[in-house]
Parts: sequence; C-alpha cells; structure tokens
Amino acid sequence: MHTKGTCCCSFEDYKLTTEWLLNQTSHRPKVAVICGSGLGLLADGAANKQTFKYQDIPHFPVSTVPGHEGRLVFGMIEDTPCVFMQGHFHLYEGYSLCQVTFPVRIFKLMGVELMLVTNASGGICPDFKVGDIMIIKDHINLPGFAGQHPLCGPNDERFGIRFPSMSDAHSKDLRGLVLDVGVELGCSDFIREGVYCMVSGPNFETIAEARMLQVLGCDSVGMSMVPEVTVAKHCGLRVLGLSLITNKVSLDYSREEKVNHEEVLEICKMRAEVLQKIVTKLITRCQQQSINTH
Ligand SMILES: *C1O[C@H](CO)[C@@H](O)[C@H](O)[C@H]1NC(C)=O
Ligand SMILES: *[C@@H]1O[C@H](CO)[C@@H](O)[C@H](O)[C@H]1NC(C)=O
Repeated sequence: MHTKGTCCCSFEDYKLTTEWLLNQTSHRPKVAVICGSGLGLLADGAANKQTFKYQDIPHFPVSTVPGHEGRLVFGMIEDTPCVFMQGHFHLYEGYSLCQVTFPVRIFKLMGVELMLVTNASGGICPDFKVGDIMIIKDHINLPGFAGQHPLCGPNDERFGIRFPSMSDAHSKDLRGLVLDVGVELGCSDFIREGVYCMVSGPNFETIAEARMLQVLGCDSVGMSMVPEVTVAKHCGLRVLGLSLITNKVSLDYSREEKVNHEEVLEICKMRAEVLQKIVTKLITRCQQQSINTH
C-alpha cells in the first residue's frame, strides 16, 4: 500500500514512482501531453495504449472530484512514444504546488523531452473570439508573485538550477511549428498568439481585476498550467502551451458579456477536434525534425 495525500517532494519519492512506472510498462515516452478539458480524445487516438489510474501509482496525487478519475495513458502517436495525463490538479482544489507539479518531474525522469499543455481560458484581448486557439507565447505567474511558487523551498540541483530563466519557457521553434501546422490544416484564421495569466481561482475575475490584467498585458486568463510549465522549464523540458478561448472575460461594467453557454460548448467540441489534429501533427513533426537533425 502507498500513502496518499501527503506531500511527496523528495528525490527518492520521484525516483520510486518513476521506477515503478518503468517496471510496469515498456513504453518510454518522449512527449508528455497534459490534456485540458475536452482533449482527452487525443489519448484515445494513440496506438498500443497502456493505462494507469492515478490511485494505483505510488505517490501520485489523486483527484478529489468524484467521478473525475485521473488516468495516465501511455501510447504511440505515429512513431512517437507519448504519455497523456487525463485529469490534472488545480491549486484551488487544495493541492500543494508540489502535488500539482509532481507528474512533470516523473515525466522528466522517464526520459520525456517535450511537454505539451492544453487548456481552456477566458479571452481578455478584445480581438479574441470564443473558439480561438491561443498559442501561449509567454505567461504571468500571478500566484508566484504572492509566494505560491512551485520552486520555493530547497532547490534540488538534480532537477535544475536555483534561479532558472523563464524568459524562453515557451519554445519559439514549437510556436512557429504550430503556426505552420495551422496553415496546413487551414485553421490559421483562429490561431492566435498571446500572453496567458494564471490566477489561483476558484472565483472568476471581478471586472476591476480583469481590467488590471488587461493593463498588465494579459491576453487570456485561466486557473492552471503555469506551475507545470515552470517546473518543466526548470528541469529542461521543451514546453508548448495551447489554450482554447472558451469565453470572453467581462471588462465593462455597462455591457456584461453574456455568452450563450450552449454555443460555447458546441464551439469547444468542434475546436477540440481541431486542437487534437494540431497536436497530433505537431508531435509527428517534432519526431521528423529530431530524426532529420540526427
Ligand atoms: C483548463 O481550464 C479548464 C477550465 O478553466 C479546467 O477545467 C481544466 O482542468 C484546465 N485544464 C488544464 C490542462 O489546465
Ligand atoms: C522494479 O523492479 C525491480 C526488479 O524486478 C525491483 O527490484 C524493484 O523493487 C522494482 N521497483 C519498484 C519501485 O517497483
């Protein structure tokens, strides 16, 4: 039996979980995908799948939301061995940041080189439309400003340096590749690039807060992703984040943005398929490029 719910940040804990997984599966993933809502399909499309429930993996955090069973899925996208996280952990649920980011270091120790994160967020940039896919060019770690930062505490040099640079956290090459893939798939008109801001949630922003975020240069806002990206960058993973704009954040007292919920769900479903195509093509491309450069 493994203890659950306790914090588990020692190198030995990461090592044990990694070793356990390597013992249980012959998959050796190169790409990790953290699947946002609606993108679970992506894992279903992988070949040669092997699935683990989070609750069966030693030290892995377990979802507290009933019915939201978390699963780690290993599988192949064309020739690329991948691992998918279906279900992940939010700060607002009460997890510590070490729990939220625990899987990222497991991926690193398993040999993953590239991490793709997909999510939904609210559009702040006035030009954004519901259904746009935003390539995350950069982020603002608002909880981090207030000390809620996953790298606080003693630094383990085996993962990375004490004062890591974050200026290039979101790979420029990969962002360019998404733009190319977008052209090929004929969906450039709704692929955008922008700055994502994380807030802890769980409440949505007030209008004053939303306006503040706009002044600060944020194009979209959401309640996850930045801790995972930060820890991934710290340990040397290449990162690409894609965010589906599911609603427009209200910035005006007189004109409350009323979005039609059905319409939003419909767009999400439609766009999830496109997002899936983009991610699949991107993974294939990365594989081809790494073959070409060798
Ligand atoms: C993305 O955001 C949505 C809605 O805000 C949330 O339900 C989901 O868990 C998030 N997913 C990821 C991968 O961050
Ligand atoms: C992995 O397998 C080896 C060899 O069978 C075993 O000694 C080790 O205890 C296993 N590790 C874990 C964490 O299950």
